[in-house]
Amino acid sequence: TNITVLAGGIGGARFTRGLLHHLAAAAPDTTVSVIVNTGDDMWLDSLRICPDLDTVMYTLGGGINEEQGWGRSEETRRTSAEIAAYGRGWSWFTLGDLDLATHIVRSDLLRGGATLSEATEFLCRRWQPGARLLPMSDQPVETHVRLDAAIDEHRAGDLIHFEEWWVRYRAQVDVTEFVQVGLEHAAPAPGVLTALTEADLVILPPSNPVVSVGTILAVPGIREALQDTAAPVVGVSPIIAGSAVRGMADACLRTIGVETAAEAVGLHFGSRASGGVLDAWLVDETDAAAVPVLAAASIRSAAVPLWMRDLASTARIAADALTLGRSAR
Ligand code: GDP
Ligand code: FO1
Ligand code: CA
Repeated sequence: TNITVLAGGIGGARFTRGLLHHLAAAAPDTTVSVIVNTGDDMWLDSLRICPDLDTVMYTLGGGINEEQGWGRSEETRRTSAEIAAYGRGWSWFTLGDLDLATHIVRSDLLRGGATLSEATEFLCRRWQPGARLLPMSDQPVETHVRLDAAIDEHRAGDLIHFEEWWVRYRAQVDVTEFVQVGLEHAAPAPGVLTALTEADLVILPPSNPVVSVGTILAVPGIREALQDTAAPVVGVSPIIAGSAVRGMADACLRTIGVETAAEAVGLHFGSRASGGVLDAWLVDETDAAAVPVLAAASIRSAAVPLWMRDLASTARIAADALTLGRSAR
């Protein structure tokens, strides 16, 4: 059996860890492919940063900083302090010493002519994540936000990188749109389309629906492959009881005019029967009122606990997503 997941960082990584845990006991011959958002990627000086790829790789490979949700466990910051002593470095972005090693190796591979897919495969040889990690594209696609008002050195209407908005400004300044710079030159990375068309089940995990899943779907060809695949497509709501649970996804949804609610996000993705991407949408038990509304829009739904509290509860969510997805087509 082949399962394909479309993931951002923390939400996608934790869900996939639970999925692999469930499958190890229930269906050990299953292959899992994870198509990872690379819209958050950026160059910082000479280093290529790939936040979501690294979050998924470290989480599945056992190297993640659990409290933070990103970066390496047992991390130190001596190198960035040393760089700061030269008056250089990145004031609003932290790269720890261990994480810097990953960035140096990846940037070196890319400058030597490797594709991002090849560099990712190389890094994963060490981390053995237990799933095939596929960047959504080998071409750079970088999410930017358009500022509604001037702030610091930026003017109203300027585009700034999503990571600057998210990390430096904590998504607390208004933006009018998301722009995926480079999208028109991007194609799905090798293996991405076949991972969708040859899957037995496709899962949208509880990742940010706008800047994680939305960006993957925007890569030319990916949305179409999802619409055409014979596999059922099941999503897990990243919104519980009108809240983004963790992070500022509500600021992203507000920007695109979608209410921060499980039902609204399910309807935003839409049913495959009506040009959308979903056959099924799993919501939290507190959002049970959404189930009949989604059903009326041809999206099969069920309400179960969706808090990923620990590995066991997350594996349970993954099992429930598999059951719902398999019942949907
Ligand atoms: P990022 O790239 O690190 O922001 O990670 P993702 O895009 O993969 O996922 C972030 C989203 O995960 C957040 O916007 C939350 O809505 C969602 N999320 C985080 N923890 C939980 C949880 O325990 N349960 C559910 N259902 N969603 C969660
Ligand atoms: N998130 C932060 O809030 N502050 C940071 O300094 C930061 C550094 C960082 C470095 C490497 C990496 O892979 C991720 C990092 N993140 C940091 C997480 C992050 O980029 C964002 O939370 C997500 O991309 C938002 O979707
Ligand atoms: Ca991200």
